[in-house]
Amino acid sequence: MLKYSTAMDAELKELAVALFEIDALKFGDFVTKIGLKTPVYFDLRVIVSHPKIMARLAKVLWKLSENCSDISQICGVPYTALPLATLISVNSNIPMLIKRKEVKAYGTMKMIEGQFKPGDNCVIIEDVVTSGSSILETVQVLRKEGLEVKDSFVVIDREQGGRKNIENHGIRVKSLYTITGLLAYLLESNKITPKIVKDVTDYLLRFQAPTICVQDKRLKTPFHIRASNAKNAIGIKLFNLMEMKQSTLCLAADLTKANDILELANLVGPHIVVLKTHVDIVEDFDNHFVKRLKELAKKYDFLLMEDRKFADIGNTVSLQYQKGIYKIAEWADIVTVHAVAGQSIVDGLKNGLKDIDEPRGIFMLAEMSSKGALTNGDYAQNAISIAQNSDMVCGIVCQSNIFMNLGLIQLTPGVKLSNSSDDLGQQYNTPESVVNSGADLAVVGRGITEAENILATTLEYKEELWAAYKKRTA
Ligand code: S5P
Repeated sequence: MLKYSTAMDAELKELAVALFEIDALKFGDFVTKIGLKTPVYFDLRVIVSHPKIMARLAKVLWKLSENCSDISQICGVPYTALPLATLISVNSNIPMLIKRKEVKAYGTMKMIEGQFKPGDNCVIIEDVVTSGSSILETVQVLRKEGLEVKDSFVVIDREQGGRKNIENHGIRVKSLYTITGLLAYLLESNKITPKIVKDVTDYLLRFQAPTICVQDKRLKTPFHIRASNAKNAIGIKLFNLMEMKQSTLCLAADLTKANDILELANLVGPHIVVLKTHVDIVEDFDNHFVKRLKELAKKYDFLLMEDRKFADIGNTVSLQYQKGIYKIAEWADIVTVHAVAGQSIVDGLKNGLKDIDEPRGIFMLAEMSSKGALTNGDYAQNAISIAQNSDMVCGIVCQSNIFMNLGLIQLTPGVKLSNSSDDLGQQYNTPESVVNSGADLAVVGRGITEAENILATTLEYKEELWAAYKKRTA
């Protein structure tokens, strides 16, 4: 928080109390929309029902523009900050832009409404900063259109890493309140107790948003060191296996006959670290197939991943994991999971392991490889937060370098020796480019299974991927 004059300080304190009294700032036991517990909840959307407070907030927020030269556009991050940006625009007589929140559905749809020239300096207005991803998404669109973005004015900085993430992208963050400052104002005004201050402070220390940055320590750190940062036993094993076999290849054995998968595993087993299945496409699935697959996994030292992409409520996924024809929990070292259901999905899977003694791990999907996937922005960041909260998660499935945690493995599908796509939306990148985008483990399916010489092609992928990893960590 900036150093303020006494008058500004008094105004901020009064405004903090006003926001508290209209329930824009709440303290207690809350569960976030993704199922994480939090002792603090900010909902500045309610200000639209209190025009006087909204007008005061907009006025004081615009005071942050002092010393900022040549602001020629104002853009509020949708939606909560839009009314604030509108008021600021009207009061300051500086034009405003609206960034669309909807996913771009077709080529010609504009992402920004309003008139501007390339080079216009646009300031960002935001209500609350946690990871910074919403501001960064807005900035990305503005910069793509040629606008300059140097400053963002924020009502509350939750002090969870967002400021740094935004500053890493060359944007200054000026906030009216940090959480610490806000707590102090409310405590002085007898609105909250010292216990609330302590609970919130402890919570903030524990839950820092993942870094969103281009440069990343994770990419430079070798697997054997990262193994010591992993919380999950399968994660540790996988790091060590990659190093030992000098392979970061996960084979997607998307074949429909059990014998074809077993033959493939027998052929390439020594060169892969994970064999990934979709058992629901195997027409002659039976217990013998599982038994043979496990024998081959043991013989050639690779792990079995069932790419089930669980996505239901805890109770259902617990049953899907243990029961039915496939009894996945009994044989798959790793399963994949969508984050859409929130934290409870991880708890559900854990519950499905009551009768299993062997270690098990999860790869959480944060981004998908298919064209038009909806897994962007906050969704991906929330998936990472859930993943970081659990000792069952050994890695993240994503397309780019969007997390920093050294102990988690980035699994990237959509890999072929040349950039291409298929007819059903799959998009491919080369082994070197996925490794440079953070992939630790790369999924190759048809690039290998449809090759003329499967063994030679497997070796080609394995070697290209390993060379790119060595170059990245050199
Ligand atoms: O985003 C994703 C996530 C996964 S797990 N995109 C994907 O393609 N996958 C899986 O990776 C997909 O289900 C398939 O098994 C494999 C890619 O296969 P390929 O033949 O396109 O290389």
